[in-house]
Amino acid sequence: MSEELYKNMAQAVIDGDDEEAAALAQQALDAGIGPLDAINKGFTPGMDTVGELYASGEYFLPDLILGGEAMKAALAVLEPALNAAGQQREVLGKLVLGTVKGDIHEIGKSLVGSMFAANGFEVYDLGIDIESADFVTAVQEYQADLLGLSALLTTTMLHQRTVIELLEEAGIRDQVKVLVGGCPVTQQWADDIGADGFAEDAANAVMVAKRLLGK
Ligand code: B12
Repeated sequence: MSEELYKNMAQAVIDGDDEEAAALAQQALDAGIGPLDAINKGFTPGMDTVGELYASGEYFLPDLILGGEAMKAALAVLEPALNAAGQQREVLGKLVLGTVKGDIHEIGKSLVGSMFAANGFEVYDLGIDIESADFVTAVQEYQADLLGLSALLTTTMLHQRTVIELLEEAGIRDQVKVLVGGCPVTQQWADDIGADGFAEDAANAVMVAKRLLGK
């Protein structure tokens, strides 16, 4: 039964149907399906299909926007359930997070933020299209243990390197662990730019962060 539900979730994102996506998210919670399963097995595969259809020329920008809106509608229902788990835990560390300059993709970044919050981290989400220097200021201001840089475009991932360079210039590179992610980002890229960690998805990002902080 849950397989059917996961398929419908993916389809709602592919159809760009935000009302259906939100309704299915609620249906999943009511059926006792974990919010992370709903995201990873239901909605994200739909988002991936939207990306593939866009890349192959079958979908256009408006379809991309509608798919994103449907995914966001589902997450609005699921995220309170995700976050609830983090509320009574001790604080494991502070994460400053954002999507780099020139890049307005926010869904994956926000999901990363929710997963960290759910796992007991204090999260300072700066948002999208963030100037490289603003990440450095925020790391200083919040005394962050971790900095998460999201980039979804091959053109904007270059700013991940810039932020690391600015941390070095400010003399605080060794005070913060830098995590990079987003669909074009690889472990190889993370190594090349001197990031401390990379993860393919939000759940693994938390695992990598805990390992880096020795938690
Ligand atoms: C939805 C979407 C949009 C929406 C975004 C809506 C929103 N509010 O976020 C809109 C319509 C705005 C959009 C715009 C564009 N998009 Co777009 N978009 C997508 C799409 C389909 C899905 C992205 C998504 O939300 N995925 C779901 C989330 C859950 O996954 P995720 O973002 O990958 O995040 C996960 C991991 O990557 C990781 N992660 C993410 N961030 C971080 C950070 C850290 C620190 C860590 C550790 C991990 C991590 O964990 C996340 C959760 O598990 C992708 C294709 C795809 N399959 O990724 C294209 C895609 C990224 N877009 C693309 C393009 C080309 C564009 C545009 C340039 C289109 C245009 N002509 O205008 C613009 C760029 C605008 C800009 N300046 O940023 C291309 C990029 C190609 C490239 N090589 O650079 C893609 C790959 C589509 C494609 N196949 O061609 N897009």
